Amino acid sequence: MARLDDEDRTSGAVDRETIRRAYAADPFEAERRLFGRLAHADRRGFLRGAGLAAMGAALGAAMPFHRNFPSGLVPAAFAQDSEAELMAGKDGLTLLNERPVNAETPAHLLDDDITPYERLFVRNNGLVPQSALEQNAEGWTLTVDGEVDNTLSLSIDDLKNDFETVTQALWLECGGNGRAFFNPGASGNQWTTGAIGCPEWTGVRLRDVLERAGLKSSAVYTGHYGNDLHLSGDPEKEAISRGVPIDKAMEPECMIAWAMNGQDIPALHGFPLRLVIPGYPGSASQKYLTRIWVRDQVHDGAKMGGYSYRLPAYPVAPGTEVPEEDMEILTVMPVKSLITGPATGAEVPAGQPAEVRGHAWAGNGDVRAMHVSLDFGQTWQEAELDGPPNKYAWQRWRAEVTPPEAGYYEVWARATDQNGVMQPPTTPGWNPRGYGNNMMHRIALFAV
Ligand SMILES: Nc1nc2c(c(=O)[nH]1)N[C@H]1C(S)=C(S)[C@@H](COP(=O)(O)O)O[C@H]1N2
Ligand SMILES: [Mo]
Repeated sequence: MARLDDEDRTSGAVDRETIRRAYAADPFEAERRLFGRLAHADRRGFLRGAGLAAMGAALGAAMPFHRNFPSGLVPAAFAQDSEAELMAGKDGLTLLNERPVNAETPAHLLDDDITPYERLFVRNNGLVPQSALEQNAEGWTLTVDGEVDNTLSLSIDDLKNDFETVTQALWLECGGNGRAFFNPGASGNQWTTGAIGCPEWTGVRLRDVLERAGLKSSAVYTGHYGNDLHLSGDPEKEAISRGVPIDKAMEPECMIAWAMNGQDIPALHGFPLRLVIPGYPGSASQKYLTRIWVRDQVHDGAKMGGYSYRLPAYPVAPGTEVPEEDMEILTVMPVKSLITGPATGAEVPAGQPAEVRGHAWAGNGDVRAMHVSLDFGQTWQEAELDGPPNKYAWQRWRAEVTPPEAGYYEVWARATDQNGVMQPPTTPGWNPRGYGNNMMHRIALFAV
């Protein structure tokens, strides 16, 4: 992919497309190139010489007030295009935020058993790294250090050659999926139902790698790092760095993956390497993975503390101000399901059976039963529920419902996990940041 380097600047080869891509990849690096080497460091650089000429050429117009153009600003003319470019290839997703890129999938587009790239939600806390945009994994190493007998430094080839390769369908759900339905609302991406997907991942077991490193008895938690850039552009800051208890990390389904649906992991989803920690909030599944730091205490990386991915330790009334020390880390995701067909608002013939279908999943790995209601929860009928192809893959369910006469109906769907825990009809325990909403999904159905 095009890169903006000094040679381009002086040869006049920089065009709008090159600058646009450079900004899409890394606005701060692009700006440094345009404004000169020191601009980013002292924040006082302004466009001049080759940088000014390049910007003018790219914009197709001179910049009369170029001396006032602040260093560090993405030219608005480029910003929108670059986000559009990142999302090219996604099909029908709803964009919630452009910088960082966050987008969710309407329920009826999630019908596939294996979620294709086109329909997998995107959740970025920082900026997609240049290496991912260029699909350049040269020299990539994964470091495993901390409470281990041997610090490991593994190339992707090492992972491919020295460990058993596994392929599994594993669902990934953002901890904030369903946040939009909490009242009072919570800040953050207003996910409705679509921050969930179940691609097929190929890689190695995290456990095998941790065993190779040799866990010391002091190892209690993992800490994950990726090479994506913090939104501020400060290379010292992590966009996000979460971890999981060692017992979770040692589950055989937890993976270090280099492929999704048989292809290199796409730029938006963590190229070239990511963790997949199924059953836990998506934030545990670090993308652009460079380091696993085995800790002798609960990891304290970016977005581990405060109110991030934490729930009150006790039920609170909606809107309560909960003291920080009463917040606990969100771990196992609750049982949940989705109606993926028909789409909400569909018309079906009155008096005839209509097929409804979808997926169900549970953070503890097993959905035991699935029920649907056509009369606003008065009566429930059991749906057919398939077992998962492997643990932590979502499970297909289907049912036939028969609207007795013409009119407006709703299909409500409710999953039950292996402990008998069911999805609630309305939002479960309110919490300050709106995590873990597993309320039943419902769709509108018109019988005609
Ligand atoms: N490096 C890195 N890893 C990350 C994130 C991120 O911003 N940076 N976001 C996390 C969150 S909050 C979620 S929900 C999932 C989303 O994965 P996806 O974008 O591939 O769907 O990635 C997780 N891993
Ligand atoms: Mo997330």
